[in-house]
Amino acid sequence: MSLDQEKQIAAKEAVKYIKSGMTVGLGTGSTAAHMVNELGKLVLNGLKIVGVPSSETTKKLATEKGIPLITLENASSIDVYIDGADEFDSYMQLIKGGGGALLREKILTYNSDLVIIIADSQKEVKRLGDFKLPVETIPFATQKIEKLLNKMGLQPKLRIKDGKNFITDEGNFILDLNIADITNIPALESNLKQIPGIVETGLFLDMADIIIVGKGETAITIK
Ligand code: ABF
Repeated sequence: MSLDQEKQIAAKEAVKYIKSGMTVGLGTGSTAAHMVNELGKLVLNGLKIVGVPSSETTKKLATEKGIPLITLENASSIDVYIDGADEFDSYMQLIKGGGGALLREKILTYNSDLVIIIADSQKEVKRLGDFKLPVETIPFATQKIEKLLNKMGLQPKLRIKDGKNFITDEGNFILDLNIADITNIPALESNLKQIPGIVETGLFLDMADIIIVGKGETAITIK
């Protein structure tokens, strides 16, 4: 099975949690994009979608499948949030933000009643850190933060896209950190969040209720 087929298998399993009338939060990335097709196949009424506004995935769902896209402000609650991840470990801790949308994804995750992460088998790791940790910083403070994170041995790299600084939905920068040598991840999250100018990190700790992994031809559900 290809990784893309594993993503689709995971998405098919995730869709079983969606019921008529639900408000469904959708993240970004190629795995979440499979939800567009799977949700579109549902013969459920009253579904509403809350997405990461810049995400093509959610816009496509609204236009192609006629499922209304509502804003977070207009959602009285989000019943289920479904999104991908860059890495997850055996404690269900995640690294997200490879696509640069970690801030809005973390906001949707935090405001959802049930959080389902869907992934292919390559996303499962023994220890977080093969994937560089994205951290969102305000431009005003980024250079000073970079210097501080270098002193902390985190080897920050300013994310560049098409030869220019990558700019997030909120107009911020992303620094990608090497956390391979970090043993205490919760302490790292706490230390980073105390640095003025760091808006959010891609560490999603104790936020996933269910992880569904496509492995070969089956979907493994981790709770
Ligand atoms: C979003 O999509 C991001 O949080 C994460 O970085 C990325 C994963 O992309 P893919 O599903 O394409 O591997 O979930």
